[in-house]
Amino acid sequence: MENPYRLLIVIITTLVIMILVFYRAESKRYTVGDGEGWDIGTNYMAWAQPHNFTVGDVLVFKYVKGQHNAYQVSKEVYRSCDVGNGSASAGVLKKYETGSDEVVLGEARDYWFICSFQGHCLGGMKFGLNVTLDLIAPPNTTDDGVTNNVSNSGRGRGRGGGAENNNFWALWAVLLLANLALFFW
Ligand SMILES: [Cu+2]
Repeated sequence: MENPYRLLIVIITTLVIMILVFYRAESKRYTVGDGEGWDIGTNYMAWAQPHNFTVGDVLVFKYVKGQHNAYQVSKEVYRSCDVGNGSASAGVLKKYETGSDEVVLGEARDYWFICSFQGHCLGGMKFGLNVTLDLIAPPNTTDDGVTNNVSNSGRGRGRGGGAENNNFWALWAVLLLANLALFFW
Protein backbone atom coordinates (compact mmCIF):
# COMPACT_ATOMS: atom_id res chain seq x y z
CA MET A 1 0.00 0.00 0.00
CA GLU A 2 1.63 3.20 -1.17
CA ASN A 3 0.09 5.39 1.50
CA PRO A 4 -0.33 3.63 4.82
CA TYR A 5 -1.97 6.70 6.33
CA ARG A 6 -4.79 6.89 3.82
CA LEU A 7 -7.28 4.83 5.79
CA LEU A 8 -6.41 6.74 8.95
CA ILE A 9 -7.01 10.05 7.19
CA VAL A 10 -10.37 8.86 5.88
CA ILE A 11 -11.44 7.75 9.33
CA ILE A 12 -10.33 10.97 11.01
CA THR A 13 -12.01 13.12 8.37
CA THR A 14 -15.24 11.19 8.76
CA LEU A 15 -15.19 11.51 12.54
CA VAL A 16 -14.42 15.22 12.47
CA ILE A 17 -17.23 15.97 10.05
CA MET A 18 -19.68 13.80 11.98
CA ILE A 19 -18.82 15.69 15.16
CA LEU A 20 -19.35 18.99 13.35
CA VAL A 21 -22.73 17.81 12.09
CA PHE A 22 -23.66 16.70 15.59
CA TYR A 23 -22.82 20.04 17.16
CA ARG A 24 -24.54 21.98 14.41
CA ALA A 25 -27.77 20.05 14.77
CA GLU A 26 -30.32 22.43 16.21
CA SER A 27 -32.12 21.47 19.34
CA LYS A 28 -35.86 21.83 19.10
CA ARG A 29 -38.23 23.39 21.56
CA TYR A 30 -41.58 21.78 22.25
CA THR A 31 -44.39 23.38 24.22
CA VAL A 32 -46.10 20.45 25.91
CA GLY A 33 -49.69 20.34 24.68
CA ASP A 34 -48.93 23.06 22.12
CA GLY A 35 -51.57 25.79 22.47
CA GLU A 36 -53.40 23.94 25.24
CA GLY A 37 -50.40 24.04 27.52
CA TRP A 38 -50.06 21.72 30.51
CA ASP A 39 -53.58 21.31 31.88
CA ILE A 40 -56.36 18.82 32.45
CA GLY A 41 -58.25 17.76 29.35
CA THR A 42 -55.43 17.14 26.88
CA ASN A 43 -54.21 13.70 25.85
CA TYR A 44 -50.48 14.17 26.32
CA MET A 45 -49.51 10.68 25.22
CA ALA A 46 -51.19 11.48 21.90
CA TRP A 47 -49.42 14.85 21.85
CA ALA A 48 -45.98 13.28 22.39
CA GLN A 49 -46.40 10.26 20.15
CA PRO A 50 -45.75 11.77 16.68
CA HIS A 51 -42.64 13.71 17.71
CA ASN A 52 -39.10 12.47 17.27
CA PHE A 53 -37.35 13.77 20.33
CA THR A 54 -33.59 13.92 20.11
CA VAL A 55 -30.88 14.70 22.64
CA GLY A 56 -30.74 18.42 23.39
CA ASP A 57 -34.39 19.12 22.65
CA VAL A 58 -36.29 21.16 25.22
CA LEU A 59 -39.77 20.61 26.64
CA VAL A 60 -41.61 23.69 27.88
CA PHE A 61 -44.41 23.15 30.40
CA LYS A 62 -46.77 26.13 30.47
CA TYR A 63 -49.41 26.37 33.20
CA VAL A 64 -50.63 28.60 36.01
CA LYS A 65 -48.11 28.35 38.82
CA GLY A 66 -49.62 26.71 41.88
CA GLN A 67 -52.33 24.94 39.90
CA HIS A 68 -50.10 22.29 38.34
CA ASN A 69 -46.52 21.13 38.30
CA ALA A 70 -44.33 18.92 36.16
CA TYR A 71 -42.56 16.05 37.84
CA GLN A 72 -40.07 13.93 35.98
CA VAL A 73 -40.68 10.47 37.39
CA SER A 74 -39.84 6.82 37.01
CA LYS A 75 -41.92 4.61 34.76
CA GLU A 76 -43.48 3.03 37.85
CA VAL A 77 -44.68 6.40 39.16
CA TYR A 78 -45.92 7.32 35.69
CA ARG A 79 -47.99 4.14 35.70
CA SER A 80 -49.31 4.35 39.26
CA CYS A 81 -49.57 8.17 39.54
CA ASP A 82 -48.33 7.63 43.10
CA VAL A 83 -45.45 9.96 44.01
CA GLY A 84 -45.23 8.58 47.56
CA ASN A 85 -43.27 11.02 49.71
CA GLY A 86 -41.98 12.81 46.61
CA SER A 87 -38.39 11.69 47.05
CA ALA A 88 -35.99 10.32 44.50
CA SER A 89 -36.25 6.90 46.10
CA ALA A 90 -40.01 7.07 45.58
CA GLY A 91 -39.37 7.64 41.87
CA VAL A 92 -39.62 11.42 41.64
CA LEU A 93 -36.51 12.37 39.72
CA LYS A 94 -37.03 16.11 39.23
CA LYS A 95 -39.65 18.67 40.18
CA TYR A 96 -40.58 21.67 38.07
CA GLU A 97 -43.03 24.15 39.53
CA THR A 98 -42.48 27.61 38.05
CA GLY A 99 -45.36 27.58 35.54
CA SER A 100 -42.95 27.98 32.63
CA ASP A 101 -40.59 25.08 33.08
CA GLU A 102 -37.89 24.28 30.56
CA VAL A 103 -36.74 20.68 30.63
CA VAL A 104 -33.70 19.76 28.57
CA LEU A 105 -33.86 16.23 27.25
CA GLY A 106 -30.17 15.65 27.75
CA GLU A 107 -29.90 11.91 27.44
CA ALA A 108 -30.95 9.25 24.96
CA ARG A 109 -33.47 7.32 27.02
CA ASP A 110 -37.11 7.24 28.14
CA TYR A 111 -38.53 10.16 30.10
CA TRP A 112 -41.77 10.17 32.08
CA PHE A 113 -43.67 13.24 33.26
CA ILE A 114 -46.74 13.74 35.42
CA CYS A 115 -48.53 16.47 37.34
CA SER A 116 -48.48 15.54 41.02
CA PHE A 117 -51.59 17.50 42.03
CA GLN A 118 -54.31 15.31 43.47
CA GLY A 119 -56.16 13.52 40.66
CA HIS A 120 -54.41 15.34 37.80
CA CYS A 121 -52.14 12.47 36.79
CA LEU A 122 -55.02 10.01 36.91
CA GLY A 123 -57.00 12.61 34.96
CA GLY A 124 -54.54 12.47 32.09
CA MET A 125 -51.68 14.82 32.96
CA LYS A 126 -49.04 12.20 32.25
CA PHE A 127 -46.94 11.13 29.32
CA GLY A 128 -43.77 9.38 28.37
CA LEU A 129 -41.40 9.89 25.50
CA ASN A 130 -38.28 8.36 24.07
CA VAL A 131 -35.26 10.51 23.32
CA THR A 132 -32.82 9.30 20.69
CA LEU A 133 -29.34 10.37 19.70
CA ASP A 134 -29.88 11.21 16.07
CA LEU A 135 -26.96 12.06 13.80
CA ILE A 136 -28.52 10.82 10.60
CA ALA A 137 -31.93 12.44 10.26
CA PRO A 138 -31.89 16.07 9.19
CA PRO A 139 -32.78 18.54 11.93
CA ASN A 140 -36.06 20.45 11.97
CA THR A 141 -38.14 18.16 9.83
CA THR A 142 -41.17 18.39 12.11
CA ASP A 143 -43.66 21.06 11.18
CA ASP A 144 -46.57 20.42 13.52
CA GLY A 145 -46.52 23.22 16.01
CA VAL A 146 -42.83 22.98 16.75
CA THR A 147 -40.70 26.05 17.08
CA ASN A 148 -37.11 25.69 16.06
CA ASN A 149 -35.32 28.72 17.38
CA VAL A 150 -34.11 27.57 20.76
CA SER A 151 -30.39 27.76 20.23
CA ASN A 152 -30.01 30.64 17.83
CA SER A 153 -28.58 32.65 20.67
CA GLY A 154 -26.60 29.73 22.08
CA ARG A 155 -24.73 27.55 19.65
CA GLY A 156 -26.68 28.54 16.57
CA ARG A 157 -23.80 30.71 15.36
CA GLY A 158 -26.04 33.31 13.88
CA ARG A 159 -27.55 31.24 11.13
CA GLY A 160 -31.03 31.90 9.82
CA GLY A 161 -33.74 29.37 10.56
CA GLY A 162 -34.63 28.50 6.99
CA ALA A 163 -31.12 27.55 5.94
CA GLU A 164 -30.64 24.76 8.46
CA ASN A 165 -31.70 21.86 6.28
CA ASN A 166 -29.57 23.14 3.42
CA ASN A 167 -26.56 23.38 5.69
CA PHE A 168 -27.20 19.87 6.91
CA TRP A 169 -27.33 18.32 3.46
CA ALA A 170 -24.35 20.37 2.30
CA LEU A 171 -22.32 18.94 5.15
CA TRP A 172 -23.22 15.40 4.23
CA ALA A 173 -22.44 16.06 0.58
CA VAL A 174 -19.01 17.37 1.60
CA LEU A 175 -18.47 14.30 3.76
CA LEU A 176 -19.36 11.97 0.92
CA LEU A 177 -17.20 13.79 -1.64
CA ALA A 178 -14.28 14.00 0.76
CA ASN A 179 -14.36 10.27 1.36
CA LEU A 180 -14.70 9.47 -2.33
CA ALA A 181 -11.74 11.71 -3.09
CA LEU A 182 -9.64 10.12 -0.36
CA PHE A 183 -10.63 6.64 -1.47
CA PHE A 184 -9.40 7.21 -5.03
CA TRP A 185 -6.44 9.31 -3.94
CU1 LIG B 1 -52.06 19.39 37.37
